[in-house]
Amino acid sequence: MTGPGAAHEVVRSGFAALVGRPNAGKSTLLNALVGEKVAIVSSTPQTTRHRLRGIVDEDDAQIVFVDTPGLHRPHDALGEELNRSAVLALSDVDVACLVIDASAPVGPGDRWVAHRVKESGAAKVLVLTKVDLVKPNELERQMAVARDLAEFDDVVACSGRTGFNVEGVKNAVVRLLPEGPRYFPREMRTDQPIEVLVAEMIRERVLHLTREEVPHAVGVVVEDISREREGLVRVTARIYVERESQRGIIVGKDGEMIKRIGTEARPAIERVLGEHVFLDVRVKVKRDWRRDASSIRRFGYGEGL
Ligand SMILES: Nc1nc2c(ncn2[C@@H]2O[C@H](COP(=O)(O)OP(=O)(O)OP(=O)(O)O)[C@@H](O)[C@H]2O)c(=O)[nH]1
Ligand SMILES: [Mg+2]
Repeated sequence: MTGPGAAHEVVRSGFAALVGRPNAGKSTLLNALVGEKVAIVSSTPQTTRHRLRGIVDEDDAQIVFVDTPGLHRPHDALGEELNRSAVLALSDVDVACLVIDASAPVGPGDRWVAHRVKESGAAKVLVLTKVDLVKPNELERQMAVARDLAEFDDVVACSGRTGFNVEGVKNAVVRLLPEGPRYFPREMRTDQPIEVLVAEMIRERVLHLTREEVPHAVGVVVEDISREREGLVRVTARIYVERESQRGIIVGKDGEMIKRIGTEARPAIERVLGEHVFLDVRVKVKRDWRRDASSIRRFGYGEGL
């Protein structure tokens, strides 16, 4: 016997990719859709380095949103891997959401992404986000230009930051989904392992606290999460950089920067783990890791291991 919510209950369900240029606002929108922080966000382009799923579960539907690295002209092996991962995400989704920053001009980068979306064969939704940054007449102009990028099944304007019309994005996607099972348990919000979530929380703080080439040169790995004693969990993490000079920046004068990174990351990590956390974070140099495919994948970036 099965009751409501059983595994083979039929609802509207499927997968919807969020694709677009770096910094368009994809991960912010994903968090708003899911109602929980499952993806890190920063003003540094190429913040997202792996495909990750955020699950929206409702009584009559389940949408699995797939956040992707921003598609861009790659400068190194890491960039190529990120692009590959984002394009691959388009190959097996029901809906492709082309996410465009309403406050930035539509350019060749958006056109290139639109081509990838057209090739995918998925249903297409145009999502203009960051509408909190534009006046209504600007939005209309932007919308008119963006609409020409492809033949869209639907067009939505929203703001991931304020939450304006995020519901509209959900509704547009649900209408395009077939009937099917719930693919994930109802309470699940993301498919990322806890170690990955924690490593990302640390990397987000580094992105916020450092500048220029440093954010791009950083990779974070959580090596171990274990119980220190009742009520306290020890997280052992390593921040990798490419040069000794970058190590100096992350450690900071008298270790001030690394301490700050830990202090700022800890509340988010404690929310994820639901316990007090002792953070053991060290900085290591792995020369030119962004040029080395196996290092990139060992960090779990792109397609990962
Ligand atoms: N004002 C405003 N800012 C936003 C909105 N959405 C995102 N941002 C900001 O835009 C920047 C980029 O946001 P992300 O969500 O990281 O963008 P992304 O598309 O995931 O970027 P990548 O992972 O690099 O591809 C951050 O500084 C966000 O705070 C929005 O709706 N309104
Ligand atoms: Mg992102």
